[in-house]
Amino acid sequence: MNTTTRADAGPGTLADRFEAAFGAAPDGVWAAPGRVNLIGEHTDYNEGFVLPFAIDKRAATAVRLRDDSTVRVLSTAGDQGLAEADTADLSPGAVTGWAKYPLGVVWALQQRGIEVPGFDLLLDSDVPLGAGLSSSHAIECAVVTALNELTGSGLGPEEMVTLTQHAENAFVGAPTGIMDQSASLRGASGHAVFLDCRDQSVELVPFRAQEAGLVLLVIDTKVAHSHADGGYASRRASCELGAQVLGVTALRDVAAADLEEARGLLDPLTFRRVRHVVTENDRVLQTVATLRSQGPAHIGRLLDASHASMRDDFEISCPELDLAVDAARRHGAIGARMTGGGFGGSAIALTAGRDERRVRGAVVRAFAEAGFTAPDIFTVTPAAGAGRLP
Ligand code: GAF
Repeated sequence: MNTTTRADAGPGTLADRFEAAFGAAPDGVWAAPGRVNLIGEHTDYNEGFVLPFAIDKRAATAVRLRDDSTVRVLSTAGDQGLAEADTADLSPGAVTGWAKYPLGVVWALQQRGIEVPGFDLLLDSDVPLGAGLSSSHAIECAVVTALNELTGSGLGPEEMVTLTQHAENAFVGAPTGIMDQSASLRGASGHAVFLDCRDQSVELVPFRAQEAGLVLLVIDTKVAHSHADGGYASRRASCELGAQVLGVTALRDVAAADLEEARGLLDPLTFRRVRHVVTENDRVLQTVATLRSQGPAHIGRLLDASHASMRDDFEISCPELDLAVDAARRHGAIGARMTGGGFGGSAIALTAGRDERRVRGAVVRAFAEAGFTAPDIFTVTPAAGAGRLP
């Protein structure tokens, strides 16, 4: 892969900026959202349950197919420069920078026997980077949606989920599950995506916090994380070890009632990892049932319990996430937890609208008093999944 000179993306619509950068109008613009996860963390690769939703922040890609096999990608963000590659030369580990996300999708399509011509691509994303809101999956999902349409491949959403997971695991090198892509590709406005990661079946569960007088705050701690670092992989390995010792296909198959028996079979660390996954699966099911029967104002204790489990049993929180959760809860949030893979990123805090200012202020003050970088705090609502923009 070569990185050539910088290209100036310029002002205007994304299609205008594409034309300014590449000299011709794009074939279209496709966008895919980031996500927050309401509950169900590190359960996806254990064939369990998750409840994320697509957020109203997204990666948009303007794309134009070329007559040759050259791929050129450019971002409106920062000074990343124009990255260029040949579709015939793609191999895992060979691409660095954000270009590995679109090129990983090309590689995964090729692995599936789908021929992908060269193309020019301009990315414009407002999903914060490294904030645990799935900015990289949003790029991959926008690109797979664009290329699926432009190549006439006819892949369905479940196939696109599996394909982008393969790109992420084998090309990018992050051993992640299917939650983020599922939320981005299968999300729906006003709904959370209740996903059974064993068979990819989805039920859309209404989550309209505003109608219940609530807001869902995202507190971006500004502690950057990466799933390609060792922490995520080591948690995954512990889960696989636990399943192996307990003689089950995946931890999904361990019931909460079996945990005491499991304690006797596992070393203490593996037991705690297993206990997180088993209890978290239960909490997802309880959250879905509670949302349906009583509404969002009643899921607070489940969010709190999820955070405690990740902090104490799975050990994927960090001081900034714990402080965000504690300060939000102490000053009026109904429930709060870290969201996403952990080791940094964001927390969510479900809060009555009338308490929003107080909670925001308390978190900002707590961070300042602790000497932490100021967090970024904003609200999110469930948005539509990936698609072509008009
Ligand atoms: C990251 C991964 F990409 C997901 O697959 C999931 O495992 C999550 O961490 C933890 O729940 O977002």
